Amino acid sequence: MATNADIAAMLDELVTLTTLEEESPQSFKVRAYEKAKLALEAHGHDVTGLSSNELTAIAGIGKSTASKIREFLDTGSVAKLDDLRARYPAQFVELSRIPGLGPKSLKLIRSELGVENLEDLKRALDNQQIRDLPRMGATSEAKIAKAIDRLGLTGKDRRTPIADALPLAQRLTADLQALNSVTDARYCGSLRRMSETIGDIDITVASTDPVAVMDVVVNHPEVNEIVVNGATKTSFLTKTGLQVDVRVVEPSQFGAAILYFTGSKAHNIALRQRAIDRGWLLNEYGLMDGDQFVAGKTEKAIYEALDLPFIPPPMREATGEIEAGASEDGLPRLIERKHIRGDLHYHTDRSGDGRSSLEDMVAVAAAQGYDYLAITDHGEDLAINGSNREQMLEHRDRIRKLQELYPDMMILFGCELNIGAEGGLDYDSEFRMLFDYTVASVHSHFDRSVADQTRRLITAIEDPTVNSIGHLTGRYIGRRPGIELDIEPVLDALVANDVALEINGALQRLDAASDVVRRAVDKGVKLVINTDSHHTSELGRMEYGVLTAQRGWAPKELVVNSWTLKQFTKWAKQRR
Ligand code: DGT
Ligand code: CA
Ligand code: CA
Ligand code: ZN
Repeated sequence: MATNADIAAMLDELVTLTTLEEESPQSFKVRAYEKAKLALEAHGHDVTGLSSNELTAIAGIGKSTASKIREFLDTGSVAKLDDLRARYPAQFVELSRIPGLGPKSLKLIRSELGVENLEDLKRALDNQQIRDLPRMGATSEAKIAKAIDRLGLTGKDRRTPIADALPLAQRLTADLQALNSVTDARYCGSLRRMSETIGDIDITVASTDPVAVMDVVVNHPEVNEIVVNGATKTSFLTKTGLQVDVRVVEPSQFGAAILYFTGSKAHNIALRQRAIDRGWLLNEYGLMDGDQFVAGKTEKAIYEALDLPFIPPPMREATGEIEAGASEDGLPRLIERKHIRGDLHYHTDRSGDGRSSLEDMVAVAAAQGYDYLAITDHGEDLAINGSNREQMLEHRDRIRKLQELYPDMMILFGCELNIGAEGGLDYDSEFRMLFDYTVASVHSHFDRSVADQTRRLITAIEDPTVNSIGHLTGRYIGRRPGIELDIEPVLDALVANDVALEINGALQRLDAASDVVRRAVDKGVKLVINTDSHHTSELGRMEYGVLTAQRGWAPKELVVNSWTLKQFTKWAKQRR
């Protein structure tokens, strides 16, 4: 059965392919599909039972899009989409992710140079053929080559951004979990470890009826091509070419299986060595002492038998976690979702790109049980999305009034400041002091030198009206490389100025990245984990931010939004 999420995925594909077809992301049709997708999200309720007319009644969904949604629900496909797919194969579509290669250039490169895939494009770059095309040159060639490199688009080893893989894995595990014979279904592998990009999805299922599980998998709507069709293992490819491995195990072996398939491989090898040191054997079926079963039902039991604490999946990269776990001090006291007391990067429809009202956004935050919340709509420098002084002051009044309804949650009047090309910020210093709290972030000028970007960030960090730095590099994983920084001096400036580094939980961002977080933790940089929500449906990002923090070994005490209201406000005020 198709769901709202399937419809959203279908609309996403229409956006991508129609952008290529119409040679512009601004075309009327592209905008209509985008709008419909947002409308569906805002609507929230299951729409799969609605007629074409009822769909059109939802604001933002036009007639033609409604009929495509209906066609998709009724037949499982959309003729228009099939037609577009035939003309734009996945390998070609992939090229549209490369910054600097717009749909117009792509069409030209295809028609003039016969470029159909990444291999062709690399050849054309090597032969310096791109520079002779209209509106191109040697500089564009160099930019494209660099972008390919930084996006990690390398043919067969192509990796999928976590934002594309995780929702799919969640849908699949939920569908399997719903089966009667299934006691547990979990996605494992790099996805469970919160890697930014995923080679393939590994799902492990505990069930006494493998036949029933495999039957659901091979008939799943996500399947495009079956690669392996075994009694306890099925591998298939999705429409986008992503491989999914599903394995069924006995419930008594589930812990051993998810431990093995979560990896990393290097972590597994180190664990197996610990087992061997004790005269035992560890594999995906269990921890064995000869014929004797020592542990295997849960991961925790296996770690315990090996004299280790439970190691959270994001830490399992064999970068010292086993040594730390075995040491006297044990693992650091990592931040967990339940420690989080507030969200400090949070938009309303006061921002041009915000899609829920202040009242609705505050209500869903309060429902999380938060003790505090910073409303941080965009400052005036973000032309379309920002607010001028007058609008901001009105917004403040509205926030103060709303506060009266929420005695248990402090609502801060905040702002997301835009870090300009030279590190300058919105408004003036006096006006910025009116905010209770700010997050400053980069939204443009991605192409400057490392030295320039480093100086730019440090200038912003040194400004006394800045409390935190949002999405440090501005990257979209696999789609847009962020700014390049000399990270050490930036981290030093954060410490020196007592400014917090954000871990942005949006799956497209996960910024600062976990490797940067780990270096920040070593230096004692304060951290803040935020959702950067623009809609009431986005608060679940907190979990992904926390997992990214764990991957960076972030201890609770460094995360300012795990602190009590008193501790947090003391810190925030001190800076201002
Ligand atoms: P990926 O898919 O490239 O993003 O990365 P993973 O970590 O998901 O790797 P994958 O899918 O090849 O294998 C899933 C897990 O299975 C891996 O993390 C550890 C385990 N595994 C796979 N091959 C081996 C192996 O040769 N030895 C050991 N000890 N474990 C393995
Ligand atoms: Ca994998
Ligand atoms: Ca795999
Ligand atoms: Zn934001």
